[in-house]
Amino acid sequence: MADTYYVTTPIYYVNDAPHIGHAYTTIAADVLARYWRSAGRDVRFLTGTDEHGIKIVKAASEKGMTPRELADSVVVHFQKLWDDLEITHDDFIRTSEPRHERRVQEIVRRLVDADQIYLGAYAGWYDEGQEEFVTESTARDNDYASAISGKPLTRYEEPSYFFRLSRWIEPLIKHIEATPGFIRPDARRNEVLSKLKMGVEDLSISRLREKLGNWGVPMPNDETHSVYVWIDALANYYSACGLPRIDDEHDAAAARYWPADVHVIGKDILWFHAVYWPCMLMALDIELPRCVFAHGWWTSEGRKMSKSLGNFISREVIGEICDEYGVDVFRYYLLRTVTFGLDGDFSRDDLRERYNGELANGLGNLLSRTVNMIGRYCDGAVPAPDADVDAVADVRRAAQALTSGADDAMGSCQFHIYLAHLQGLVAATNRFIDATKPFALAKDDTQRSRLATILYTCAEAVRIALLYLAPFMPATARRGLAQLGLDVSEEPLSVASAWGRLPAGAQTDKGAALFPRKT
Ligand code: ME8
Repeated sequence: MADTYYVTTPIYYVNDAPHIGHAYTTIAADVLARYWRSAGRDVRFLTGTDEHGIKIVKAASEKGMTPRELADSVVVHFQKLWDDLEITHDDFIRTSEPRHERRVQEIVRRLVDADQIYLGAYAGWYDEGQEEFVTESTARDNDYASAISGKPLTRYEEPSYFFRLSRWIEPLIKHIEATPGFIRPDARRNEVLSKLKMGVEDLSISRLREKLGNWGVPMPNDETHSVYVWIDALANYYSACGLPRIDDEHDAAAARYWPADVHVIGKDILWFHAVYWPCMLMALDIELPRCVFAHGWWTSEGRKMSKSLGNFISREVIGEICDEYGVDVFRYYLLRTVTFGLDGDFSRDDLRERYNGELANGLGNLLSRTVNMIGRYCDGAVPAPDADVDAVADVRRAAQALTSGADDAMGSCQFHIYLAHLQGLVAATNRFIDATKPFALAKDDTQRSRLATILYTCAEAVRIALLYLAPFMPATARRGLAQLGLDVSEEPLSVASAWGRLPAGAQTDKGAALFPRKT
């Protein structure tokens, strides 16, 4: 049986429609899922929506809706955007679904039974936008406003159940120290470690249900409380695997995928994923996810995104960008421009430059030169390579760098390294054409075999580049391969991408430019 790979996105709040930040995380996870599927692994890719909590209750009441009505009306925007962006998730979980709610209750029940939960009282500050408790000193430092939204913090004083988080901090520190890839990138891991070493208190994990309009998952041991929205939300990664077993039709349906290989998230929610979640799992004696990867945040045209500044990249703006450039270019741009893990800025000028430079002049030009020459000099049929041409070694070396580095790059979510190798192959092949001058050789009949080798090399390099481009630009890769007379391969990538798999005689078919130049 193929080995499994389980990748997740955060489940997004349904208080508002999706934007570029949500698209970024989801596209990144999709690229991982597509890559590992093409490598032959048994992949599970989960996304979904986070529908409980005070944030949703308030947003619904402002719109004159019930939380469920609001969730139902917003979830379709996420689902539609994922369809438009060619996202290939295997499951979409909503936290208001019974399969999830019942498993959250079971998880909490087990924590209660294991004496991991006790009744206390919470008195302190809460950031409703983040659904996060804020310590007195942090609240004071920020003038009792949210560090993220700037909105005033709310004061709570009420009975609450607490999870014995502090018990698990030492084991967690040990785990993080012993498992270097557990929190990525490294800078974030170090941040988490130093904050943990400053000490962590037990975590309030329930709110009075009456304060939440009776929305949320009731605590199994006390129905006057709802489970804290973050405990409820984090459990989705496990509940979507049909775990824990609770005797329903979802039982353990996808259990073989646990533990997750990577939770892809934004840096804003790292603490929840790198501390609360693994501590809960340790308390339940469940295996921990292998990696939590926290990526950076996007600004837009040099400033924080904001609706009032007019630089907000909403789903509508994403739609316009995709209409202009194509969905694939948007997907590629997000992961190519910024080192995954760092912050980045979205700029239309930069998008156009990268499009014209890397895609139109790079890969697009290489494919069209190759197919044109094969059309003109070989009646459109890929020629068999039958002469030694020294410079071929440079192209093969660039192909080798891509194929041999790809698993490592994807295994550590280093999309920029993967794509740099891919562009390295394109650049090496364009240089190869300039150096070997097939258009000049074509005029000399004695050079036919040399010409054949050169054209075969170009076509083979483009084929390999397109195979590796497919997780980022699936439709483009399909169109490009069709111009080489090929289908997308069903074989595992490592087999399909071996040098020389391109059959001589493949009938090329000059199609429309992959990337028409933009002015
Ligand atoms: O936090 N740049 O949901 P959420 C990059 N429901 N990514 C961004 C971004 C930006 N400007 N803005 C948002 C929640 N994101 C919880 C998660 S998981 C168990 C529960 C992305 O709708 C980024 O991935 O606020 C961030 O982590 C996520 O959207 C937050 O989505």
